[in-house]
Order: sequence, then structure tokens, then C-alpha cells
Amino acid sequence: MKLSFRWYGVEDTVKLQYIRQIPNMYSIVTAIYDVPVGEVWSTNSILKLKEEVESVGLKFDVIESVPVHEDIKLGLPSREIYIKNYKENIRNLSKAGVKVICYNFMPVFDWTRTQLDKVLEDGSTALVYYKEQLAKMDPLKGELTLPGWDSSYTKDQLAEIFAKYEKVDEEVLWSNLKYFLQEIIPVAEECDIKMAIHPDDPPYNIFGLPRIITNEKNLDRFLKLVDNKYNGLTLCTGSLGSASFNDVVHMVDKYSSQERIHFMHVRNVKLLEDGSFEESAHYSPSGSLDIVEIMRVLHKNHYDGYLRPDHGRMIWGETGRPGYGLFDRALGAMYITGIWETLEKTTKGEEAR
Ligand code: DNO
Repeated sequence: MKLSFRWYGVEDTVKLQYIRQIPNMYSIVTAIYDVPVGEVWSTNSILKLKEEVESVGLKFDVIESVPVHEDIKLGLPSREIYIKNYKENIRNLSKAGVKVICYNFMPVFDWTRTQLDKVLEDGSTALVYYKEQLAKMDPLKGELTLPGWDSSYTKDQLAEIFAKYEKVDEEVLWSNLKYFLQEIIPVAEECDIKMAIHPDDPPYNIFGLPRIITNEKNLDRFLKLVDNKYNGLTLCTGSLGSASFNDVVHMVDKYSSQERIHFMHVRNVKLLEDGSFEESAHYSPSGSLDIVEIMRVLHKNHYDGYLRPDHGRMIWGETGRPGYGLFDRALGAMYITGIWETLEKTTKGEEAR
């Protein structure tokens, strides 16, 4: 397991030097943020970013994300140019030694929450998704943006894009995804870069838009679209775990034993009775997921891919990008490291006996 940490570049209030001080830290997960979705990232800007990351002694191995242009998801003729650009990005990133690219295939919106600063019982704040609040949200009225999204839209742009999606149901989205994968996976293989799709968050349709990277059956189908290890997963425990139909431990076990997980996002969520959820601390008893079991199956399957603690709460008075402060994610990193160290020692002890 290679412990990693997401960093939003020089603008991030969480400094690289602080991340470096977290014990066991191995690599940084980052991206170029000032290029519009679908355009080519220049080799110069990639190399500059790599240099910054490496200057503190961390690796520049994982990109999250190279976002997929909406025309690719919609299957429009203009997808050709964006697919060509995507391939160029894969090639340019491989020149900088990148090993894994994370992306998603969610129409219009990336991860969705209804409130970013819900005060929890202990006074910390967290991202939450309350069905009641969602029912009152209408993306076509008002401007919906969330920190972390790779793009945000004006009201008019949103209306236009929603209209285009009227013809795209789940099956059309599957075939557009297959088309994209058949084009890019051979390039990824040639460049030795593992592609790792992020599951939809939450893992079901929202605002009438289709979502397909949602459950075990669909993940099986996804992996078969192009049955090649370069076509793999970012297994996000919090995204898949925010629906009770997903058995996250089983899914981590299954896909890590098939060596199709290239990147793990580890965090906990607390499921509420009506299907809503709150993001919680990583510690298992704080939420609904058993983080120790998740780490145990990864260890059993000799997982040696990248893993990052995911969203943290805001604690100790920290302010900043919701979900991406330093303190709670650092606690998560140490919790995960502690579990892993214990697993390593226990297994070695058992082997010696
Ligand atoms: C949320 C993140 C996602 C993820 C993208 C990958 O915090 O995990 O925004 O980066 O879905 O493309």
C-alpha cells in the first residue's frame, strides 16, 4: 500500500511541507487545474508540478483527475477531438513518470452533497447528503458549484447540457463509455499508465441524470468492457458505501484479488435510515463501514497500489476547502497506517510460528 494525499497545487492552503510531515507518506495526488476540461495539459506545466512535488521528497505518481469532456459522455461527433486530446494527456503524463490516472464518467456533476458544513455532535463540521434537502434542490434554478468539482456551470449552460442529456439513458452512457475505453486503454497500456475510474458519488441517478458506476454488477460490466488490467478502478469506499446495497468489504476483496484496483480512496460514511448519509471520521465506530476489514482484505490480497485517506471533517478550527483540510485527513492517514502496520506484523508473526 502506497500512502498518498490529495493536494490542490500551489493555491492549496495545505502545504506540501505539511503533508510531507505525515509519517509513512509516499506520494502526492494532484492535477493541473487551470486548463479547461478537454484541453491538452502542456508538458511544461506537468514537469513543473512534478518538480514541486518531488522537491519535498514525495512521488508524483497519481493524477486525480484528468476530467472527461461532456461531449465524450454524450457521444457527440466532437468527442473525437476530445478523445485525441485525452490520449495526448496520457502520453504527456507518462513522460513525467505518472503511473495512475483517476477519472470519472458521471454526467454533468461529480460528487454531490446537500450541505458542506453540517455541525456534528462533537462540534466538527462535515459534508452530508440529506434526501430531504436534495428534494428541494433544482440545479436549473440557482448556480450549483462544489469545491472539488473540476467544472462549474452557469444556469444557462446547465439548462443546455441537461437538454442534451435527454437522449442519454443508462444504455447510451454505457456505449459511450465503451467507445472511450476502446480508444484510450491501448494508449494507456503502451504508456504503462493504469486508468482508474472513480465510482459515482452517490452511486445512483440524481437530478434525472444517469449514473452507471454504481454497484457490483455494473463494476463487473465495466471491467469487461475492455478486459485489460490497464482498465481498472479507483475504489472509493465512501462513494460505494453511501448506498446500503453495496457490500464494500466484499467489493474491495473481489476487485483487489483480481488486481483491478489501482487506487483506493478510504473514508467512512454514516448511513441514516432514510438513505441519507453523513461523512464521518475514518475510525470504524464513527460510521457505517468497517475500515479494519477493508484494510484486512487489501492486505490479504497483497495490495501494493496507491491509497489515500479521503474527505475529512473540519476539526480544531481549521478552515478551507470542505473535505480537504489537513487535520482530519492526517488523522485518517495515521489510522490507516496503524491498521496496516498491525496487519504486517501480525502476518509476519503468524508466518514465523
Ligand atoms: C471527491 C473526489 C472526486 C474524484 C473524481 C474523480 O472528493 O473523490 O471528485 O476526484 O470523481 O474524477
